[in-house]
Amino acid sequence: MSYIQEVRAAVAARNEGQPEFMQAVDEVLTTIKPVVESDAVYKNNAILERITEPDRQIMFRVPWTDDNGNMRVNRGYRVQFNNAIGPYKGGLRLHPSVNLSIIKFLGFEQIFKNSLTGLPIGGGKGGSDFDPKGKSEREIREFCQSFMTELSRHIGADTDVPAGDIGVGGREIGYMFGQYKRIKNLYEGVLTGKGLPYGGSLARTEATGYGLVYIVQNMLEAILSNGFKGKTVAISGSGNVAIYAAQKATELGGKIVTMSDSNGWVYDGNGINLDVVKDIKEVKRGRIKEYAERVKTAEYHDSGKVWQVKCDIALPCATQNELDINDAKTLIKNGVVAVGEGANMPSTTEAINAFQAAHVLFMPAKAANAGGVAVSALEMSQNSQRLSWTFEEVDNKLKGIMLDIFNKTASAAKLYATPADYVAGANIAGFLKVANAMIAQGV
Ligand code: NDP
Ligand code: 2IT
Repeated sequence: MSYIQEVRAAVAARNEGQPEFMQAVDEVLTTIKPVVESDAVYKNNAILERITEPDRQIMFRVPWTDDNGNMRVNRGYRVQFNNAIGPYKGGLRLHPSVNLSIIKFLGFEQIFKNSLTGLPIGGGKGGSDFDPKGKSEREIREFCQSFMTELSRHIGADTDVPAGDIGVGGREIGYMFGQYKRIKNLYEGVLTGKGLPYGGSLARTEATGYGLVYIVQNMLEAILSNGFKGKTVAISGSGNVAIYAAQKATELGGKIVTMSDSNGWVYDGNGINLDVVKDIKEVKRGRIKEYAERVKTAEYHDSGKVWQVKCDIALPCATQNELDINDAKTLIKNGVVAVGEGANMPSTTEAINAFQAAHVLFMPAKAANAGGVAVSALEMSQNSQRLSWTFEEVDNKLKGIMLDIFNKTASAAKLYATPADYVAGANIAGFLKVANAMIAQGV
């Protein structure tokens, strides 16, 4: 058995029942093969054994009371995966599907994504199986406070800096920051995605979606000498990433024709009216179905997926494994030219293989959605300096970072794999920096 096969078997044996984690590990191990096999230094330093095992995995009880006075209990998680190049950094997800496998896949991918940004941030992820849907403002606040009461023991501005993810936006970060400050009596940049009056960074809200569109634009310009202008774009999701991807893609001349949530999806041949989506999702916390009630040119579907719509560019921005082999085949048949992953691991392995075999330009999540965590790292810098930069300053830095990620990914693909294999390119470029830091640090 090769070194990679041995490690793969050992990781599978000790992480039974964690399919999402194994999916993420398999993808990385398969694609970094040319690098790992070209130099015995990785094997001699047990880098693969070490990089697939989190530094620590924290699981805790989160008790809270609902509006009827009942005591409720959820499970909280923080997986501190790797801090070779900086403090643990990564989001918190609140969704009923959250379990250790999901948090570990997210934390594992975060190591390589954060490395790609070129900024000094390690990898971690956390969250809870708490379902924020239908909860009152008071219930959300109490849950966030209870969650932070335990989490505060494990994090800090130079230790571990959480942020948002599914179900966690500015409101939740605000409640958590308030509780952290109260418990620790410390005013420090311990969370990112904070509100602007208390240390948040301009452009963090927009960063993931904008970054996704910037890097897809970089890819289109480099390979096809064109961009979003005149393209039909299918987007899934209607949360933070989807909304700001739609905004930037529209600004660059694309037409967004779909958005979705966990109940269904809308098609608007006239181009999605984002003011309506923002009002439904950001202000009223409603369902995407209401879009079709308010916009006459739109139709609502409660079955099927956005991927059945003919488009040039597909941007999955909802959740893991939302785009499978059948969706990939449909998109390819309909002439899709580029796919950019806004969500984490939204395409199944088979779907990725199908896109690559059909020569569809495919930009994987670790590169494509790194703009969010990159601006989080810029928020950390501003907090350390006790300064705030302008929107333009942050947005320009984000553009530079996304171009740099594209170049690094494309160069690594060319050097070690095939030129258009950005999956391999992103994994290899992300891996090398972390692995070399781990070797240098000896532990
Ligand atoms: P939000 O909570 O703002 O939005 C999530 C969107 O995805 C909602 O429309 C939600 O629908 C939908 N969704 C979530 N889970 C499911 C599911 N199981 N099935 C179908 N639809 C679902 O989250 P974000 O926009 O922040 O995150 C979206 C993706 O982007 C995630 O994969 C996240 O990990 C990733 N990401 C986020 C970053 C950030 O900065 N926020 C950075 C990098 C990646 P509904 O409301 O019905 O649940
Ligand atoms: O998946 C991700 O990169 C995020 N949810 C953002 C993490 C962060 O620390 O900003």
